[in-house]
Amino acid sequence: MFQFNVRKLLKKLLKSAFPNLFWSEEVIIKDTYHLSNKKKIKAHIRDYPFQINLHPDSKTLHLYPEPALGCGSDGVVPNSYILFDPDSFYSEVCRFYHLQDDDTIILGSSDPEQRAILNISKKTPARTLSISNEDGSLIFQSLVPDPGPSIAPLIQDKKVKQVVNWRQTKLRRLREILGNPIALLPPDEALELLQEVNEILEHEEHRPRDKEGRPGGVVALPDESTTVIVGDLHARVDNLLVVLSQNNFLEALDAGRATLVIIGDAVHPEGDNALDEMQSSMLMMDLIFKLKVHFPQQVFYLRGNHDSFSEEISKQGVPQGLLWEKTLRKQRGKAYKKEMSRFYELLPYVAYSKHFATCHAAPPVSSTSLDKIINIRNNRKLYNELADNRLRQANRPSGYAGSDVKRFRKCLDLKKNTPVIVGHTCLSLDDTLWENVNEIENHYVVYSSDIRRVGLMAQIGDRFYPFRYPVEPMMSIINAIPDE
Ligand SMILES: [Mn+2]
Repeated sequence: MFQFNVRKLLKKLLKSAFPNLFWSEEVIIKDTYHLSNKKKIKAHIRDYPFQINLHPDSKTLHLYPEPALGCGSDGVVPNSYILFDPDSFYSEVCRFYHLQDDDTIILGSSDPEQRAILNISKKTPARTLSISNEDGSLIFQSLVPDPGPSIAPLIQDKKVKQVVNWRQTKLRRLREILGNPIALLPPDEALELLQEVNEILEHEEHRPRDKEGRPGGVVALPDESTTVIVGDLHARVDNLLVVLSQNNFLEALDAGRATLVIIGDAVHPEGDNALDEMQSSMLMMDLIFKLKVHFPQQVFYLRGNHDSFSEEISKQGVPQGLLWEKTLRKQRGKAYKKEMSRFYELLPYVAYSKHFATCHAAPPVSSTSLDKIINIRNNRKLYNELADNRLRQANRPSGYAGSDVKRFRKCLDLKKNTPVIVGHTCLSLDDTLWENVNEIENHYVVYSSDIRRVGLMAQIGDRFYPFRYPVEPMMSIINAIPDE
């Protein structure tokens, strides 16, 4: 935060000292606008998103304000944008670029990652166009001789609202799966749903059996599935709904091509005033259960340290585990509470494929094996290591380190650079996802309950990429959609 302010201040000082360097002509983009070499222009997305052509006859890129729901009509200048290839954005699980305040992107063919994400042809000049976001204003500068890149408003009726319409379709689909309106279930329906989930778990796919012939502690996923990994949700229902309504995750689930892995701790809100509020946790579990019943072989929930009624689950003196148990008993009855205990008992702890490994909190620090993790039931020590440990620090010598990440890969027979993804620990208040944590290569921490952005990891091909989406009031938006 401090660094950010210093940078802004410095820029301000420079601007006042050398106004010519920073000067840009303000342009209203009404028609196709051709940028001329080196000249800077400033433009706003107000009524229409932009389409960008890097050079004549090149492929079109789209630039939209973010978040995409409910923007455009209120006259407020958005301060964040997304840039994408419209040919893949609406149809596949794919990557795109965020342009947040103070970000600059140089578009061209020199960066292979950019070529892959935006499908820029090799024939495009190496550095073609610079786009900066300065306080929500977009600064464009052509870096090539004329004829250079051009910008045009996306005026055709269907394009103006394309992102909004695209999201709306998902919201309707979500309502079909999750209930209309999305709301807490009555106790009898809730019990029936949870019983159904537990029946699925008893015979769950992709779960090697333990020695007693029961579902073991590991989910072994098919390598070719597009796996989406969501971290601790801590009762933030909107965050779950954001995940399900972004990219093409829902479409990929519907088509049987994707797997959603929620890595535990979906319950118990954070934040000083909400620690004892249990209704949102109940709704969260209802929704996860509906997803599980709808996609029994594609949605998995791993056990976190909050997935228990233990008296040890306590935050700032609020005994969340006990309160959770009491609320369920009172509101949904003894049988429901018992069924929830059975659910916890049936949960797996680790999910992996050839391309990744994940668990709630940490790779084990004691010597372990795939067989031990499969037979984790009643192994309290291993449970604590997987679901309730953190990075090693001077004041936490029992924490995990890079060597444990390596051993974890080895015990699952994974290659050296396979991503190891955990949740459980919020590493800084300004983010939701951290890469190469503690300088451990390909080690990610994802914590999906931030109030501004929800982070997740998603597989494209055989690699995993981080995604961050703005949190929107999804439940009210979905419940306000008129019936057709
Ligand atoms: Mn946790």
